[in-house]
Amino acid sequence: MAYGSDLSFLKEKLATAEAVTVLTGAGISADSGVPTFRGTDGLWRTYRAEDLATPEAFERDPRLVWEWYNWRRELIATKQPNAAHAALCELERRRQLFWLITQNVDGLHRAAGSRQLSEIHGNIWMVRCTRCGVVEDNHDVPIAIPPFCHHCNALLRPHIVWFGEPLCTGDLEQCSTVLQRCDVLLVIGTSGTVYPAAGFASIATNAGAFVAEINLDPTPQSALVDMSLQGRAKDILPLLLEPR
Ligand code: BV8
Ligand code: ZN
Repeated sequence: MAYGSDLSFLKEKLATAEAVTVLTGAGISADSGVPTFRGTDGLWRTYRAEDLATPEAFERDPRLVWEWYNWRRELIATKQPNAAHAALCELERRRQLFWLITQNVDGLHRAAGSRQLSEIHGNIWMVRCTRCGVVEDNHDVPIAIPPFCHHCNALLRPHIVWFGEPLCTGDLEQCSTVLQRCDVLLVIGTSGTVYPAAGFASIATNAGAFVAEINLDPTPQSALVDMSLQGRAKDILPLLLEPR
């Protein structure tokens, strides 16, 4: 599938950029078989976000929320990073000033080898104690439902940012730094509906960056960005790395 002059223009921009920042959403993992949130097979379609990804829901019914996360953990455990995740690792290797901001909690960027990375909505493979706050890796599949802290015996929760919860300040500061400094921002596989991430493209634009969106469909941000490449992330990203 040819993307015409846009692709070569973006390759040129990337090749000459000193600092590159990338923002990804569920669409980059769709090619690994991880359902997105709002697509036709969307996760939220089967479940209402309000019922599950909120502190109130966990307060009301921790077992139900853990059933949902356990179902997602079991699904994601069978998935591998795809060519889009690998392409971003290569982009990271190629330059000093690179940073990846992901909204995804599936851990696939980390599994692919990305290290200059902020998982701003948390990570489904980490749990946090509701009392002593200890955060630990947990890859049990299935996980005990509900799991309890082996330090203080209190209930464990997913180490994930739910709706209505603030993002971690360290992550927000890092996002602000890398959005203000970048020459190019790539916005990949996100519907641009969840804040504060949905506001990141305009921060970069206002700081003078060239912003390119890569998405299967047009999104509310398409009108605001400098370039919109329509297609699958796993097809487009490797093309951006090819020699000019
Ligand atoms: C906060 C963890 C404040 C859960 C998630 C009204 C107006 C504005 C804001 C609000 C409002 N009401 C409430 C808010 C705030 C709220 C919000 O933005 N709500 C939205 C829905 C309106 N935000 C929050 O609550 C945030 N916190 O604001 O705190 C605060 C401050 C101080 C003190 C207290 C509070 C917290 C937000 C984090 C929520 N947690 N995830 C979990 O995952 O279990 S968000 C959830 O949505 C996921 O993380 C997901 O990543 C994220 C965004 O979705 P996308 O990644 O974009 O995925 P989606 O399916 O939508 O789109 C996929 C895209 O990929 C599509 O465009 C599709 O075309 C494309 N695609 C598909 N296949 C491909 C592809 N593209 C390329 N290639 C392909 N192959
Ligand atoms: Zn504890």
